[in-house]
Amino acid sequence: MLRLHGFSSSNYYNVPKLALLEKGVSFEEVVSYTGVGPKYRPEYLDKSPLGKVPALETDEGFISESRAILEYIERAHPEHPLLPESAFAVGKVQELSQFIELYFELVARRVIPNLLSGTQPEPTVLNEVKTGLTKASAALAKLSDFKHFAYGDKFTLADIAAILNLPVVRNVGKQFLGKDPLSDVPGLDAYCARMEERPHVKTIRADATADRPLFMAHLKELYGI
Ligand SMILES: N[C@@H](CCC(=O)N[C@@H](CS)C(=O)NCC(=O)O)C(=O)O
Repeated sequence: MLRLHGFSSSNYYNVPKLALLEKGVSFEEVVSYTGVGPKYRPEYLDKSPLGKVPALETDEGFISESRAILEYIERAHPEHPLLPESAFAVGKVQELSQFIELYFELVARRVIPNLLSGTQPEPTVLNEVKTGLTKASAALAKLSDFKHFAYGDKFTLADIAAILNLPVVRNVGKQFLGKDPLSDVPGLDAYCARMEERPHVKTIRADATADRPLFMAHLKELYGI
């Protein structure tokens, strides 16, 4: 049985979790929060070398990095594929997924510590975040019209990337930029509303809500925030 290590309020943890749920692959969840080091679960570094969440435990060993975990899941469990058939379409799904991670998630992530601790980001950082997110939001429409799914006519890894990472951008926008930078992307609001109706997405959201106070208590204990 696969064992997924991490916590349900982590967007990165939820990437393989949603993939496993959508594909109907059985797995167990093993709660492990961030901040691994001398004071907290040093042994987790053997599962994920930088102590990052998620890590997937397989019969053959551990895999860290959500992208690598998705690759493993897709190859080990080809049923209910989350990638299209044609090589070109696979490339487009991966292009969109990577675009969302690099130019939205990793940019917005710079001010997540401020979101969590209720502090104001440094003005220079905030300015860079604003510039990056505004540029990426304008470019997103070139990769998807969000009419049905993020790419093509089936649910894919690009939908998983969009559903799990774009809400972080919206939160950062509303909290620190005075505007959700994604609000002007054609079709995106209706697409997101449709995706939230998917049963497994509802599970992901409910689990994240339930985990949030536990994660915050963990942060308080470890860092005093
Ligand atoms: N590139 C990694 C990023 C994972 C990541 O940053 N996870 C966060 C939780 S959402 C984490 O573990 N942060 C703790 C840290 O960076 O030390 C992946 O795709 O799995």
